Amino acid sequence: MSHVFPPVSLIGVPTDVGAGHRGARMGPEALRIAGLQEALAARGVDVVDVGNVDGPRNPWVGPVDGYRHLDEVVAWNRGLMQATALELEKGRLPIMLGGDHCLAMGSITAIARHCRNTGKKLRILWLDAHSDFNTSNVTPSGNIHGMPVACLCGIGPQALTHLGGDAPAISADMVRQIGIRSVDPEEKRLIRENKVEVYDMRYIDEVGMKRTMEAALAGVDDDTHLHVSFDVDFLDPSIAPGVGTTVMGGPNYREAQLVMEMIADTRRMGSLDIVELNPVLDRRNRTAKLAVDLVESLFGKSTLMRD
Ligand code: 5AB
Ligand code: MN
Ligand code: MN
Ligand code: MN
Repeated sequence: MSHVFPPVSLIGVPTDVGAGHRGARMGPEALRIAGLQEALAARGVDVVDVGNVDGPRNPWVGPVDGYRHLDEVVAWNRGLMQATALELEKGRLPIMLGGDHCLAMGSITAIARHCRNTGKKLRILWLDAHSDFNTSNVTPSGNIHGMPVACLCGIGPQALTHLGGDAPAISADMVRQIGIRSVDPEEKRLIRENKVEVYDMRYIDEVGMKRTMEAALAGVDDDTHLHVSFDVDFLDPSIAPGVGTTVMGGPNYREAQLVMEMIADTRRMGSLDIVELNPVLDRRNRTAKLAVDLVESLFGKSTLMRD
C-alpha cells in the first residue's frame, strides 16, 4: 500500500431526530452489515468499532418555535461531541456512522476544538445536495438536519451554537460545499451573506469534477485537518435511493469516486461523517454498500494502477 492511514474508530450515531423521515437511526447497522469495518481492515487500516452513542428516542412531534425535536438534537450532539473528542485525543480518525446530518454539529464542534488545541487548520468538505444553512425563521420544515452548517457558524439556537462552550465553532471560510442543488430561497441569501464557498451542480457540470475538487482542496497543506461530511444524498438518487431527501441531478458513480480518490490523495483526511442513509428507503442495502465502496476510495482504493 502506498501509505499508511491513521487508526480508525467507527462511532455509531443512530439518530433521526433531526430528519423529516424516520429510519436514518438504522443507518449505523446498515453500514456495519454492508461490511464497512471489514473493508477498511482489508485495506490494512487499524479499525475498531466503538459501538453506538446513546441518545433520546424520536418523539416524532412537530416543530416548536421553528425547531423540531430541539432538546433531543442537543442531547444526541452532546454525546457525540464527547465520543468524537475521545477518539481524536487517542490519535484516531473518527468515522461517524449516521444517523441524520444534525450529528455534524457534535462531530465538527469536537473536531474544531481539537484543531485549535493542536494548531491545525480545519477544512470541511460538505458533500451534499443541500446547503444545510437554514435557521428557525426561514426553515420550510423545522428539521434541524437542514441547519447544521449555520449553527456551526454561530447562527442558530444557543444550545446548538454553544455546544463546545464558545461560539462560533467554525467560520464559514473553512467550508467548501460540493454537489449542491437544493437550497431554499432565504437559505440562499444566508449562504451568500456568510460567503460560504459553494460548488453547485451547475459549476460541476461546466467545469468538471476534477477542477471542482482542485478548487475545493486549494490551500490544503501538511498542517490541515480535512473533515469530510458526506451526506449520502450528495449522490444521484439513481445510484443512491436510500435517503430521505433525494434530489435529481447529483454526481454519478465515477464522479463520486473521483471526489473520494482526490481526497485520499491529499492524505489529510482526519475525520468523516457518513450521514442520512435511510435503510427503510433503500433496496437490498444497495446505498449502504455504495457508501462503503466510496469510503474504500477515501482510504486509497484506486480504480487505476496507482496503489
Ligand atoms: B440534509 C430542506 N432544505 O431545510 C429543509 O439531508 C432540506 O441533511 C434539508 O441535507 C435536508 O428542510 C437536510 C428542504
Ligand atoms: Mn442533504
Ligand atoms: Mn445534509
Ligand atoms: Mn436528507
